Parts: sequence; structure tokens; C-alpha cells
Amino acid sequence: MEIVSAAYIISSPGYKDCPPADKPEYAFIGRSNVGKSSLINMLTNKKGLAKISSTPGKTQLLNHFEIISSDKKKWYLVDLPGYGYAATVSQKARNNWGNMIESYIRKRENLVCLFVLIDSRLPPQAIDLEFIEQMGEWQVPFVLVFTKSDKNKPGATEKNVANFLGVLSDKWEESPPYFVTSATTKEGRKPLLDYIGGLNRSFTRL
Ligand SMILES: Nc1nc2c(ncn2[C@@H]2O[C@H](COP(=O)(O)OP(=O)(O)O)[C@@H](O)[C@H]2O)c(=O)[nH]1
Ligand SMILES: [Mg+2]
Repeated sequence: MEIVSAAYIISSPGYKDCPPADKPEYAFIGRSNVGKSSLINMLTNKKGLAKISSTPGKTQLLNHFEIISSDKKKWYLVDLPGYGYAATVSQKARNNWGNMIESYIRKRENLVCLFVLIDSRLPPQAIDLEFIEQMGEWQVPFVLVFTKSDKNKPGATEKNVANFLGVLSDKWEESPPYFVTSATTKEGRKPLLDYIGGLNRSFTRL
């Protein structure tokens, strides 16, 4: 599958404000700066499509992009506001984030797959493990995407991925599906698009 066109639609303050839930939807979440916006630009081959923010945790909006792919399907990509804030972000803003993300993730009917982005350079981080734990409690399936693989020395990505999956296996019977990506080298682009293409084929109209 290849992306034919990608367009920014709207930024919504909450799930109720999102565009009609009439197409399959894929959302990206993860720590601020993990590479969510860069991944969307890499997948769509459009450099400025999702804004690459230099002020982590500032934007608290759900950003919808409408995609048309070579198989003539229409679907949404969503750039979600990240977790893990600068110290300057207030408790109120953190609670807002939590409420907004919980309603979006648990109520958005057309959400086919939640991609949780993890920095491939780091050992397992508590903040990511906590978020994943929360997905378990909500019984929301997810897929992992290990980002920024271009920044690793040979072997380091594999080691960090294995460590991360190892920690998850203490609590989960099955490992989640995962991808390794780089917005710079475009590693992982085709596997990720093909995965979405497969899910789009099995999406039944709401
Ligand atoms: N080398 C490299 N840098 C990346 C990659 N993905 C993101 N970045 C950089 O990491 C920073 C944060 O990226 P951004 O997409 O804004 O992260 P977001 O906050 O999760 O949306 C930016 O400076 C990006 O250029 C990647 O795959 N490789
Ligand atoms: Mg971003």
C-alpha cells in the first residue's frame, strides 16, 4: 500500500469534536519528542504535514489527517498530544490531558489501532511502561513503534527492543506486535503501511 494523498483536517480539543467516525482511524501516542509528528510526515512523505514541536507538552489537541491510499481507501491518521511534560506544565493541564486521552482512546468508535511510540535509544522507561499498563487496564490493544533507529549504534536497537519486550513479558502473556522506524532513513515505512493496509481491508463500515 502507498499513500496517494494526505491532508490536515482539524485539531480538536476533545473526542466529541473529532470529525465523523466514518473511516478507519490510526492514532499515534508516546512521550513528547518521541517522534510522533515526524513519523506521520515520514509515512505520508510530507515534511510539514504534522508540526514538529519544539515545546513539548504544549499542544493538547487531537490532530486529524485524512489519508487516501493506493488501494482507494480513505482513513485517518491522528497525532495525539504526548505524555511526559516539561516541569512548567500545570497539574490542571496534566489532568486535562488524561481525561481527553482516556475519552478518545476508550470511546472513539473507528479507532482501529493505537500505536505507542517508544524511543529505541533508551532502556525501558517508567512513563512508557505506566502508559502501557493503563492500556491493559482499559483493555485497549496497541502496537509498539520503536522510533529514531538511525540514532543507534549497530545492535543497540535490537538490544533495547528485546529489553522492552522482556519487561512487558513479566506482566503480559503475549508480546504486542512492534515496528522499528526512523523518520530519517525511513526504516519501517513499508511494513507499517502494509500493516495499516491489512487492517483497513478488515475494517467493516460502522
Ligand atoms: N534522527 C532522528 N530524529 C528524529 C526522528 N524522529 C523525530 N526526530 C526528532 O526528534 C524531535 C521530536 O520529534 P517530533 O516528531 O516533534 O516528536 P513528537 O513530540 O513526538 O511529535 C525533532 O527534533 C525531530 O526532528 C528520527 O527518526 N530520527
Ligand atoms: Mg508532535
